[in-house]
Amino acid sequence: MKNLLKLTIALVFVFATYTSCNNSKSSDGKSGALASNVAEKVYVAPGEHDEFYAFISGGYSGNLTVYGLPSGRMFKEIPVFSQFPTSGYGYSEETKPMLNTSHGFIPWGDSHHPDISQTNGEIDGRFIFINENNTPRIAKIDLKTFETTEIIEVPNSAGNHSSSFVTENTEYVVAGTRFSVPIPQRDMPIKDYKGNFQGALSFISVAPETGNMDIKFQVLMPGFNYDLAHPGRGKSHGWFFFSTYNTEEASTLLEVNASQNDKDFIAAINWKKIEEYVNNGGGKMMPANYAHNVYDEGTHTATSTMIKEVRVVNPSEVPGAVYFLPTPKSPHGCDVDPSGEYIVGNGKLSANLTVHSFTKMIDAIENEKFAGEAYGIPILNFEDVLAGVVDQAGLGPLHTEFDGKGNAYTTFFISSEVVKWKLGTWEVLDRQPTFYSVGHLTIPGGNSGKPQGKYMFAMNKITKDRYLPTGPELEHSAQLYDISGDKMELLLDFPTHGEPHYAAAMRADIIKERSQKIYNLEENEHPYAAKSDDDTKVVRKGNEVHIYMTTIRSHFSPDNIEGVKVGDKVYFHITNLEQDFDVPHGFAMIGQNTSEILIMPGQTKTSIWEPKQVGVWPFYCTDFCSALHQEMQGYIRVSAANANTPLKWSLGEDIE
Ligand code: RUQ
Ligand code: CUA
Repeated sequence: MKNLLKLTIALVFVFATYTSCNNSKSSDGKSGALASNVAEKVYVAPGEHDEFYAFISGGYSGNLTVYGLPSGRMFKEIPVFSQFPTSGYGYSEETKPMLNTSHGFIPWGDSHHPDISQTNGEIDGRFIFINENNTPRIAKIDLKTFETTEIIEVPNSAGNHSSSFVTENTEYVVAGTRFSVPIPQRDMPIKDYKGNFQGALSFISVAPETGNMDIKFQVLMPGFNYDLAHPGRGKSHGWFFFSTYNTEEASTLLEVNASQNDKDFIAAINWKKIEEYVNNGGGKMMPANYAHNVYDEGTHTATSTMIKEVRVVNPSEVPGAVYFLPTPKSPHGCDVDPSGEYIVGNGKLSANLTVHSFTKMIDAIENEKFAGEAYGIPILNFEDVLAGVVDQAGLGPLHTEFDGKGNAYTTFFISSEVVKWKLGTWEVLDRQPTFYSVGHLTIPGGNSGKPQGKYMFAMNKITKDRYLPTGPELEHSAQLYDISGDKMELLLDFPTHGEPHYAAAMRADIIKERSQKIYNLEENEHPYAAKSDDDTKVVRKGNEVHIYMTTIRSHFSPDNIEGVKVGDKVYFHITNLEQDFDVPHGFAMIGQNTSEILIMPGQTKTSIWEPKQVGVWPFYCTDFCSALHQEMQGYIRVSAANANTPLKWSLGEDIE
């Protein structure tokens, strides 16, 4: 306790020093003639494209937003874990199953760390994965269509935070639990946490061709908090590293009780070894219940399957697979440099950065030099695995990225800055203030063997005065730096949506070339598709009315429908017949209590309407699609529940 107090006082003191140092600079970093020079660096002329894509997590928005760099322009919000009325994701019948979980339909999520798929340690731009923290899930977004195509729930997990990070050939996307829980879940006193709760680290395999996800195994670790993770690469490929805190295993007042130990751990997991063990039948299947939701591009429809068991592995069954590396003090980020040699642990409550050496770790393991053990897992000696320390670099270190030129960049939350330092010599080379309280930072190609160290952007937790005020609620803010020279140069502020935790970024050309423009109508296998005006019809099944409808500039077919009754459940199955890039049609029906839907060229989507009142009710296209968009409308006659108005439909003629 005393030490903690001392540390806090020290932190506050140094913080004061840093802030005053920050304040001595002009708050926008540049002024006068220099400002226009900086503006040129982020200027993307009208009609030109940005050089990089940035995929920024939406945090409590549950989604993923797409930006261009260096302009900072936002291109798209991709709905992932949250319903999204803008496109109808999570509202349309086809996409509702994407949000199914073992807790039922969950319309919201908390997304944290996106990571792009890799081949041979290089980012390949095929898929991007992102974790949901609250109801543990991992999603996959196809970067051909920028649509969420798969979501898998993670059982035995709670606060899925040390996720979703991808190994060098996308063998696995890894998901670690932040909160340890009873496994299996059961009714027990909370005070019996210690020694009884466990932390599951899940290795989700990704099929090389299709990208299909499957939980291959879960490693059941001691009941610590597993905060962040990164894969080994190059020489350390086959290992995975997780930062831990609360090795005290406290269940209450963690701000004090989980800060007692001078050192927590980075857990090193040899997943290749465990994979081999599992491939030979090792581990055991345990009962579970988790959703696996897959979107089929042929039928334009998602299905949700409940999976009933999961393979778990106890580390003690696989000797030599799991080790603990002592790391000061409640580390947050756990980052591996492009060569795979250095593992950076950022102790939130430490002023120093600790860097471990993979080579030294292997030596220590081979020489069996252990400092002890925790729950049967060997603890290595701090000094034996230490590569170096970046001394007094700043306050409250969180995350580190690398530029591929031997430099590392670490964010410091408390002193609100990014610090550039050199791998190997551990000397601080530069520091730049951030506005304010930076969390993550991203360098394009960050989590890979080949970062593209031209730009870095910092994602700040506090915005305050950076933009025009918008009442008490402000969007978060990112800041773009040029890191091509010796010193970092602040270029641009841009607002981000939700709370950006991590972001993944990469060169745009690879994604751009593969980007899909339309869905081929001929390949549409949706069971309710109408592929031409001749296929349109209205079918009654009891009180369900199925309307097979088409859209093309600038009409719906049919556009007059009679014979619908109060109490019916009306399904609009709408196929967009367009085969031109960027010609969606929308659909909205008065009194509909879901959302509008936006239908892409060649796609079929379904929206439900339950009319409550007799009358003649209009529907219309919600997307300004053509000069005659305002003419794109129709009527439905709704009769009383006991009426016998015959079911009829038409386009271009009166219903007789
Ligand atoms: S966290 S600000 Cu959700 Cu990645 Cu560190
Ligand atoms: Cu179709 Cu507006």
